[in-house]
Amino acid sequence: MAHALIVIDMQNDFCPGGALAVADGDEIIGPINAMMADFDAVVLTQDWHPAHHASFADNHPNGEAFSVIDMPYGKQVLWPRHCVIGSEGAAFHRSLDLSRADLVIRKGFRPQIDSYSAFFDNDHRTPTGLAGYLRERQMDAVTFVGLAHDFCVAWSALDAARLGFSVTVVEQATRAIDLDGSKARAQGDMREAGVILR
Ligand code: VGL
Ligand code: ZN
Repeated sequence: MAHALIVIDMQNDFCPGGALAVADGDEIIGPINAMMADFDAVVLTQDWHPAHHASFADNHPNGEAFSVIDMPYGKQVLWPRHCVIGSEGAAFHRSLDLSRADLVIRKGFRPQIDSYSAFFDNDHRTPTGLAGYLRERQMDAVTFVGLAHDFCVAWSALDAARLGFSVTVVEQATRAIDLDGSKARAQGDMREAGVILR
């Protein structure tokens, strides 16, 4: 059974000092680097938004960061501008070991739709290609680490479970944004979907 490690969004903007900093987000980099050698494949994801992306609060008149709006594909949290294509904030944290990454998946580059999951845009339909990549490489188990636990990690893990992969999240190698109880909700949803939380 081949097993892939999928490292979600370990980028400057999600680390302390970044535009959408997750508390202590940089503390998990060492543990993640140490895990990489134990897997058959390592995939990194990179949140990658055009400047006019619809998830940015400042692209909406009176848009308030961390408020929720309705988009054609469902509810969307408005975020502070982050991970703009080519910016320093979108770059991987300099301590992350890039030498073992087999694949980098970029997501969130379509202006009118966000993409939390590594597998699909937030319409749950538009694929990133990751599922095909993993299947073609015969990876049937996937382990998720990275940022943020309650958004991109959880949405990726839930999609992976729906797609039939055997899924683990190593919680100590994640950190959460925790917006209105989103961390506890994500844990409940993941457990219910059969995701192993370690
Ligand atoms: C993320 C909010 C917006 C994440 C990305 O990586 O969890 N959260 N974009
Ligand atoms: Zn984003």
